[in-house]
Amino acid sequence: MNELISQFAVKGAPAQYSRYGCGHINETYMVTCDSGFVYILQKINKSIFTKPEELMENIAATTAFLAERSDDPRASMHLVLTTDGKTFYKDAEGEYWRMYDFVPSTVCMQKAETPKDFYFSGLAFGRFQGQLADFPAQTLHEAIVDFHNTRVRFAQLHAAIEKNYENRAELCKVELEFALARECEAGAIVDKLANGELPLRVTHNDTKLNNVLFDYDTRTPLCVIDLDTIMPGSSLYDYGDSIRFGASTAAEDEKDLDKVWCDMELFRTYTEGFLEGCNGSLTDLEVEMLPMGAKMMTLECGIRFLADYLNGDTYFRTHYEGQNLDRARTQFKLVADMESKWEMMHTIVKESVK
Ligand code: ADP
Ligand code: GN1
Ligand code: MG
Repeated sequence: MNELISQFAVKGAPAQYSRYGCGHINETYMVTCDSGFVYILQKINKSIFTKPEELMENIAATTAFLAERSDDPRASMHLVLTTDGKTFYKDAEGEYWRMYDFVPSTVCMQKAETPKDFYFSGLAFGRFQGQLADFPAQTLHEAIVDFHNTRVRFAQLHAAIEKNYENRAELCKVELEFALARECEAGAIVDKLANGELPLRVTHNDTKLNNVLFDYDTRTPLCVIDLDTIMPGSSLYDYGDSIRFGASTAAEDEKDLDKVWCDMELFRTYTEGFLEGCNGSLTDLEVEMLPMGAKMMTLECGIRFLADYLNGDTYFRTHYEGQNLDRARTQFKLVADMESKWEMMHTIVKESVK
């Protein structure tokens, strides 16, 4: 390990290292050097991110851009380069490693403890969006191709219906009917991106609360982390995915659907934070379509869970049989709930524009 750490331009000699945080994707270590400097070392998950070089180009370009826009070193992530000036180190086993400066005195929450925490995550992801508004998004690589292309996600659902692992389509007729009845809406965002009505933006694509570091003392947001899924896309993806996950009243795999709905107070608080963070950088159409972002990200995620169920659970890790179907059901319940609150969601968005 010390040899690995020494590949990076750290200050001092490595003195201590240990596994760190509770991320599910990368292998994360905290490294302390005898100089007192602390770093985060991560092994990139190659099975999910098949082109680590491209992903690191995305991260290097966006973090450098963000760093120029703030004087506070804790407000953005800083890559530590290798001793030969590269953004990653490839070891003898072909594993890819990268290093960041450790951001000190932070909290990383798995779940919002108060609505204010959710508001602040909206503020952080909004700022991320706002500060990168002038970044040439078309120069970024698609870390996962067609990640939020809802039309492609529907095509993958059709392929999964054909595959019909263990004849599971029999067990999810209602869910399939629900999803397919909404296929006509699949182009709501992607078509407007393609024809230029919606601007191409830098998107984070994993906008959960646990990807924001908060200041330990003030509990206000410092910076957005977990930058592997940065890609070109729509601001509606980042906003929508936060609402899908964070404004839901229940766990993603809750079996009792009576407990699942989209909480309008949480929807409001996140929207206020996000719009404040974006600081006027969104177009009128983007703002108007925020509810659509929430609905499409939720529908799409439901479709992905359902397709994975029909494929025999090959993508999302499951802990019991049928978990992906339970997950699809909660997402579709949220979609139905949003549809019934459609006017209210638009009113809240209008009221949140300052
Ligand atoms: P994963 O993709 O596995 O979720 P993350 O990049 O989110 O990986 O990192 C995992 C955890 O490590 C985070 O939840 C956070 O607690 C911590 N972490 C990551 N980067 C830093 C950093 N630069 N400074 C302090 N803590 C960090
Ligand atoms: C995956 O790894 P995690 O749990 O942050 C998925 C997201 C889904 C989410 C649903 C790279 O995110 O797109 O919304 O599960 N990430 C990838 O729980 O596919
Ligand atoms: Mg993470």
